[in-house]
Amino acid sequence: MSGISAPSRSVRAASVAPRSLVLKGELVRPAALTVADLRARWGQRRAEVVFDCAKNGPQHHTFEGPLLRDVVGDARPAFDPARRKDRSRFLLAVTGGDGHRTVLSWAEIDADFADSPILLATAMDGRGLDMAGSQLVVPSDRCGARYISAITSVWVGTCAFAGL
Ligand SMILES: Nc1nc2c(c(=O)[nH]1)N[C@H]1C(S)=C(S)[C@@H](COP(=O)(O)O)O[C@H]1N2
Ligand SMILES: [Mo]
Repeated sequence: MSGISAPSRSVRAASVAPRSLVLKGELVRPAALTVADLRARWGQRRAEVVFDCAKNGPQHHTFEGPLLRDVVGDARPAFDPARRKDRSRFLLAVTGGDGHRTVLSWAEIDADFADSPILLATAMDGRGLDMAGSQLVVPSDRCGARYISAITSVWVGTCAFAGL
């Protein structure tokens, strides 16, 4: 077929190297991880989800990837892992390639609290996200706004402003 123009320079640049995300903040072991790392180093879950988008209506997707809790847990958040109250002080902020950012509480993903199976996707609808970057999967959300795509960073920490 003709009529398909060459990719722009920015599209080409974005597709030559796998995108990685950084785990940062109040962590004992901050890390940079590619989608291949997320696939190789943690057990993969599968989630069939439907979420509503204000612009496009309901979206159906199948995602695979590790639990956010497992990945961030291995980076060792600076809490006492044996103390639920200590863990409950922590937040996560997930940022996408376009700067869109959302927040979660540690308690959402903690097995002793909401135990939500939130994933860092390595594949969507059977296709690897190696070049696009990982996507946050929040199966319990009715709306798609927290399904952050092309994740560049996950910040973990406590909020100095809470309660001020
Ligand atoms: N990086 C990034 N991720 C994002 C958004 C965004 O603007 N930037 N929009 C969110 C919203 S509002 C929705 S509904 C879903 C849309 O997912 P889809 O494009 O796969 O349907 O992506 C979410 N993830
Ligand atoms: Mo949306």
